[in-house]
Amino acid sequence: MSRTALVTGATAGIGEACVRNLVASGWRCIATGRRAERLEALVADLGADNVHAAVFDVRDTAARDAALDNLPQAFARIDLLVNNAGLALGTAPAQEANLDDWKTMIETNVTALVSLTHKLLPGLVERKGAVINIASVAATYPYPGGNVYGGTKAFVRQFTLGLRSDLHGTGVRVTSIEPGMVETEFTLVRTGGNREAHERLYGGAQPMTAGDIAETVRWVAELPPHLNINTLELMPVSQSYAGFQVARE
Ligand code: NDP
Ligand code: 8X3
Repeated sequence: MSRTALVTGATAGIGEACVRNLVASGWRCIATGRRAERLEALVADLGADNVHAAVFDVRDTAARDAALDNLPQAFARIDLLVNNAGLALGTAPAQEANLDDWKTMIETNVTALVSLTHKLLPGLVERKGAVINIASVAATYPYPGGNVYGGTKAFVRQFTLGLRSDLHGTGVRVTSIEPGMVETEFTLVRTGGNREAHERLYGGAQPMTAGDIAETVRWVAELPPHLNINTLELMPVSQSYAGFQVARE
């Protein structure tokens, strides 16, 4: 019997790749995002039996509920929630950052993720399902300009671990996936469409692809039911850690 996944942020990057990978592996997917035309293209490409488009802004709970409360019967019983929709806005140091950007990141990466998880948890418990949250290496390693983005991802990681504790004994599996550099629209979004910044970051670096992360998500989702990956950090070989900084007089 085919299982059903809900993947947020499926109009681009990691989310879209997750839908493609999961469908190829026999899952049905509810694909969400704001850009309806991209979701429609995904449905046209993968088939309406396999993908259902749910168009909404994750911050808008009324629009979300309108899209999810009357799902076609074949998609109504969700076994896997992939909380992927998210973004970074800006790279400025905190003292120069835009407060609205900070609020947008918190509302999207934290509040909307928590709210959707809360909505779906009863069904996931009933079906012994799974939650896979896309956090980031920014959850663990701070970097200049990462301020609130890193804070939101640290929340996602710790929320994931807390869910593990609360869901003890229910059979529900919960995982925090923590990628480093993945070439997607992420940097274009972060920089307000700066193509040069995108090229500078990814150029010559052999970053991970959205497909790499999607394959990891599918692997985690399809592990035998007695196994839980708690956290999984991954980077391209070209990326590693750097040291502390020291300001001198
Ligand atoms: P993309 O910008 O390519 O995709 C982001 C997705 O999130 C889009 O589908 C977008 O859909 C959706 N999204 C953003 N805001 C909203 C919103 N308010 N309502 C609904 N959907 C929204 O970036 P990635 O694929 O790289 O990012 C996916 C996740 O991976 C994010 O959580 C990001 O933080 C995380 N991540 C990314 C890394 C990277 O290096 N790229 C590394 C580590 C983690 P739409 O705009 O159509 O609404
Ligand atoms: C995205 C990766 O390193 O740009 O989460 O924060 S990073």
